Amino acid sequence: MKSWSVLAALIGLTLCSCGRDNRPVLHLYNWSDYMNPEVLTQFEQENNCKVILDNYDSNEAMYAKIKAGATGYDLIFPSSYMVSIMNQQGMIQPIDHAKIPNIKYIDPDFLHLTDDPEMQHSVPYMVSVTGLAYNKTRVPDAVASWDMLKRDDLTGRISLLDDMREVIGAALKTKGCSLNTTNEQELAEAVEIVKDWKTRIAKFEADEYQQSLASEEFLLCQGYNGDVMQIMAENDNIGFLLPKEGASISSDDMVIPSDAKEVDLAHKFIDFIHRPDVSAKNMEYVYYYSPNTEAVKLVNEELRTNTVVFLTKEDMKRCEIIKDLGESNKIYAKFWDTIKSE
Ligand code: N2P
Repeated sequence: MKSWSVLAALIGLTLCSCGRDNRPVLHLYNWSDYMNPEVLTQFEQENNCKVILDNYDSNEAMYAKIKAGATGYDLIFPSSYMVSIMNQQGMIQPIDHAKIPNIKYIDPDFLHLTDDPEMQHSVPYMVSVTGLAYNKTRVPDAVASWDMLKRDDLTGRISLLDDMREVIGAALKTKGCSLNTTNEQELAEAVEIVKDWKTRIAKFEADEYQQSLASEEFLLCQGYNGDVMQIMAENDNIGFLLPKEGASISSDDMVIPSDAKEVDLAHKFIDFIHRPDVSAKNMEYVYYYSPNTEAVKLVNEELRTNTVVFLTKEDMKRCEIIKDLGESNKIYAKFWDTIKSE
């Protein structure tokens, strides 16, 4: 063989051996800041696979992307009301319990938060509640009320989630209404409240409010307990309040899309994430509560006694789960459009 062909053969071999990664790939689509990256690496190592994680910041954004034809995801983490919508539309597939021995650790007391208590097509991941984050030094007189959003002195330093059910839901709570109401009069009144709040906010923001709180650009933010706790863990000047009028609680659940390619690996991931040691490690990083009976015993003392993450019974009583409202979902979408466009 001539020397140039030996060289070409060698280059070819090198390209083949270095450039090809035959490991299966698990594609996850989850909320941002909702997974411990070490846990993902551990899953890759234990299962000789690769994990690719994409993020979204609201159920509606995720749903719109999938509806618009985004394919290739093996596991998605919608809130229960969105699980219900996706299930009715044939977008997700049944869960095979035989492949998830750790499903036995799911706390039955939390399954009522889901729309799928038998876990036929979803398995709970984490539980979140939505409240107000604030800067303790700059807003020392903050109180646990959605009426904080009426404070003119905070104009331009407030953010609301970019999420129709969360924002309209909070306004409904200030009127003493259910955040699942389908009464158009109640909704119209809530929309007026949101429009008034909107005059004071810097933006609707669900992804970067943590940084804006930490940098003191924002002094008051509607936010998820774990997201805020992630900042509080490093910054004593940030606090979290669960409004006295009531708040939303969500069970965010794992579902396998109908067109998933790595169905077995997706089941393995669900099983892995509910292995008590893994679940505890994940909770300690994201500061959200996972309804796993063994894992909650393993988390460190500091987290177990943290009432922002492990809500008291009293706080739980003030929370209402967001429900799928069937045809009435469209009314919320219509009102949300008017809020955003005005
Ligand atoms: C993570 C937000 C998860 C809570 N950033 C959504 N229910």
